[in-house]
Amino acid sequence: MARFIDEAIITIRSGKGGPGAVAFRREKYVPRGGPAGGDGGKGGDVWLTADPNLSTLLDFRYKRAYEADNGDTGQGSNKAGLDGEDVNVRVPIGTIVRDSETNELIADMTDAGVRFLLCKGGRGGKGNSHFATATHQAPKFSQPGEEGEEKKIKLELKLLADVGLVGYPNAGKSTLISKISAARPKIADYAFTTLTPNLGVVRVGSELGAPTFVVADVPGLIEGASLGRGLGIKFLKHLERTQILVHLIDGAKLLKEFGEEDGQAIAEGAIRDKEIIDAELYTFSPELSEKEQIIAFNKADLFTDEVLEEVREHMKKKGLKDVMVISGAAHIGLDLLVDRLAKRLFGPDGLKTTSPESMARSG
Ligand SMILES: Nc1nc2c(ncn2[C@@H]2O[C@H](COP(=O)(O)OP(=O)(O)OP(=O)(O)O)[C@@H](O)[C@H]2O)c(=O)[nH]1
Ligand SMILES: [Mg+2]
Repeated sequence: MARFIDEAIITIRSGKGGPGAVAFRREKYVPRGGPAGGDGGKGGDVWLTADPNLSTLLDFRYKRAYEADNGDTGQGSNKAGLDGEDVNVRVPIGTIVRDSETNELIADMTDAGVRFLLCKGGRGGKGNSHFATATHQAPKFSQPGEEGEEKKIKLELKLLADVGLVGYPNAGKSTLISKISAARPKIADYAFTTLTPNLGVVRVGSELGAPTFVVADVPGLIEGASLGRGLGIKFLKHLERTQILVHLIDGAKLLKEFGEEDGQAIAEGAIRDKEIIDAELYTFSPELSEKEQIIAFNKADLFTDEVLEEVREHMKKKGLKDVMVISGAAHIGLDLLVDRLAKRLFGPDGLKTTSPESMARSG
């Protein structure tokens, strides 16, 4: 996979308009023809396009300046100069564009294929024929072309996903996304396997035209991530635009700590782990920590039904209702989880229609 880069600063410049021409008609037997200087061509524009086939801003590490061509000078015989060619800069969907100095928002490229005019090319200058008047029939001047614009912009990719997966490293986030979508991220039994976000499109049901939603799998969080431990918390920006989070609790970690039988202790550990992750989310952004969460106790395949019931009961007593018990690897409770997410995203009756955004994104 291409290296995932989510920030870049680039310079863009539109073309200058070509100057208008100073020229006169030259005809046989007409000693002094009228003015015939054509207009200068327009400078090329710089456009930005959201391209669903791109997933990183990596290209902008290599090429940081984008310039459109200038317009050509006008010609004789009232012939206009050629317009400068436009430049089209392609960015991944979810790219936010800001002025690099003022930080002012310029564009948010959320829709596939949509073009945004970043820098308009300069207008071509008028040729001298425009300036002839009754008293001044042979003007020897024309208009210069208009300057192009130059901007220094900051590109920031913030992925567009409906659902975000959060949890400790090894909690099973990548395994889960690989079971409910076509995403195939690396999975391994060591912490911080996932280094950059993965997106997966989840199809709800199997019929043709079934609704889909997008899930984002990100690196794991640990206590102190907001202080730079582990992989830090910067990647959490890719969850900011989600509607709901699935908070995965690592059952295997708790089993190691408390054994496989003491449901109450396991539940206490689960609550503690959840709060540690929530605190990191809060430090990143209170708004993110207030997003609705589905809590999923993962790796249920390692426990008996009785212990799982005890875990759920105890968590409920502590105020954590609706904890789901799942196993990504053993495919337990996944249909229910997808169903619950779909109901939350599309509404109870909305399952028959696909949201246009997720359609666009599922390609
Ligand atoms: N027993 C069991 N093991 C699981 C389950 N889900 C994942 N695992 C294992 O847990 C380990 C970590 O899985 P990953 O999916 O890579 O975990 P992750 O949360 O993506 O980890 P990071 O990318 O490091 O944050 C792997 O060895 C998986 O095989 C499960 O439901 N049951
Ligand atoms: Mg992972």
